[in-house]
Amino acid sequence: MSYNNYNILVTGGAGFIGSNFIRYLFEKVNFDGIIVNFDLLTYAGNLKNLEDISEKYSGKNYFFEHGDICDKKRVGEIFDKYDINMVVHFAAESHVDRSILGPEEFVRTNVQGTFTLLEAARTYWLNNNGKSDKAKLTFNIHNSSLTKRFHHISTDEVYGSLGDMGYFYETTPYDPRSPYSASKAASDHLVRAYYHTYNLPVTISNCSNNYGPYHFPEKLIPLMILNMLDEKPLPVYGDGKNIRDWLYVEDHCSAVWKILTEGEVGETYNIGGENEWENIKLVNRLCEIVANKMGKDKDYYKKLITFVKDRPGHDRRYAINCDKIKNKLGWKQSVDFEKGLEKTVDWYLNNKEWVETVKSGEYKKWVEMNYDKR
Ligand code: NAD
Ligand code: TDX
Repeated sequence: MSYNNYNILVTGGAGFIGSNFIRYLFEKVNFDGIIVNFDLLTYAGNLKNLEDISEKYSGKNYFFEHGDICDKKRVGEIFDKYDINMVVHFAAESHVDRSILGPEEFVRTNVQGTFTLLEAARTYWLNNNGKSDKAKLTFNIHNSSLTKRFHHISTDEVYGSLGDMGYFYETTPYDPRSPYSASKAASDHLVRAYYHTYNLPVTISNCSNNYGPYHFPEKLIPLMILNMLDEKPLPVYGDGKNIRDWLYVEDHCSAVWKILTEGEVGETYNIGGENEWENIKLVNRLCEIVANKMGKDKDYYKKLITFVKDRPGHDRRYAINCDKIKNKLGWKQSVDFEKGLEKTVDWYLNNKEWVETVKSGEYKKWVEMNYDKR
């Protein structure tokens, strides 16, 4: 299968999931179209995440463009320059704790940024007074028809917090409770509004907690692994009994690719691991895995576990029902949690250079040297 008529704009491609998605396309899908990675390189964006991919594909199938999704002119230039026909929109401020300390950047990036991208797609793709003529959204290159597509990446956090029972379905009413989830909910609403109002060909996915390589060590799993290696305290919020549903990042990538290529326009798909863990149980298990790898006693790192003040408004439980994407698109998870955790710990142990550049802030040098030169 050739994808050489796909010109995909990946926003936030230098972040955790975006970089895994770009790697997934080149390494697992044999993608032969064009990927434009458009990223502002905030603290969370790191070109080291794609160094190998850039060496292999840069200037042929892969292009990095530095810029802000809120910058209308710059976004327009990118659509023009690469004749973008698909958008996979990962770029966001993504960390709940940061959104509690400083919500403004979340509203700017997640709401204003999504709006700017939607407007660009509307302007470049729809030319019937901003209302689509469906026939114009499909075009033929090399005898294969390709539909334009705006895929928006969202989170299960928009649905709020669950008690002991029940699941989030695609139909669950939105009930966001942190500035992060409220800004993601607002962006989801805008995406749906552009579908209903302008017939913009959109799809949305709401995914549960990802883990895996290149995860920025402010998030639970990589923070715990790196703190263990530095013998630092392992901060567990509140009573540690909050529950998250964990999915290996490559399984999220395969789901997004399925939706992009086979999903129905206007539809929302939940993506999840069907793998619920209490935080404290997960941290204990991680302690055992790291201890085993480091040749230590099974309980060696558990003494570092420290219960700390709870996150304000801490959602108690997330649990995704992902029957829709399984039944309609034939997607399923492929990485068992135990194996995924082992792979993740191994990755952090084997990628000391990445870890050191992230911890020292060394990876930010590219931004300092190039920011004004684009
Ligand atoms: P991340 O924080 O690791 O990466 C975000 C990327 O966006 C970074 O590369 C950053 O530089 C870039 N960015 C930020 N502001 C920008 C701007 N104004 N213009 C251009 N680029 C900008 O995030 P992640 O964990 O990879 O999450 C990616 C997406 O997936 C987000 O939309 C997030 O809401 C969603 N999501 C994440 C998870 C998860 O578990 N991490 C789960 C479900 C959904
Ligand atoms: O030090 C910590 N101690 C702790 O107990 C941290 C960083 C987290 N936690 C708890 C809070 C959560 O219950 O662990 C759980 C996971 O926390 P995070 O890794 O911060 O993730 P979460 O808040 O669940 O949000 C993540 O999943 C959904 C991503 O950051 C979001 O971008 C995504 O939308």
